[in-house]
Amino acid sequence: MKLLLLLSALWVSPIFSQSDWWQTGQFYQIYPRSFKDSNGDGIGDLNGIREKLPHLKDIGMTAAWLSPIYKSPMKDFGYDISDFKAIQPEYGTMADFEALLKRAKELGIKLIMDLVPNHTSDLHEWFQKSVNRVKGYEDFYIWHDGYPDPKNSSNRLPPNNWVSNF
Ligand SMILES: [Ca+2]
Repeated sequence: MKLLLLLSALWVSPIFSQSDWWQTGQFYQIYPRSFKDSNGDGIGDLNGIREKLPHLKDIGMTAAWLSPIYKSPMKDFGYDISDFKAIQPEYGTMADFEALLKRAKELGIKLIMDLVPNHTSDLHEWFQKSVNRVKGYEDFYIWHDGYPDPKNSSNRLPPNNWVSNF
């Protein structure tokens, strides 16, 4: 009985009776590389996205969610970030991003950035310092020496049997 009363109290509480914009809005995910090329190099870019924002507004979008646009060697098409504070050059410049943000605000479209905090590119400064055991960065990543390969004494095996498929 107490549980039922508690659930009833929660159901009518303001937590469940008011919705925030992100709970009811319409989101459009943009993969910048293939969305819209504005300069003819065959790669989608920030200025291309800015050009098409009015279309997103027209079709009723509340927010545009950008897949990663940060500097990257593109081994994983942008999810391998080498600098979280820089724009991948083929997508444009920081000024292009600021223009995109300004236009989105003018149109009332929220701009959602895809943040990838749980891993970096092997070219990221922190990774390079960690792999080279620079003091203070040793534990920025999880390191393991792996196991001796019983079939090849000069080889080491990965520390687990996890596989990756993409
Ligand atoms: Ca382009």
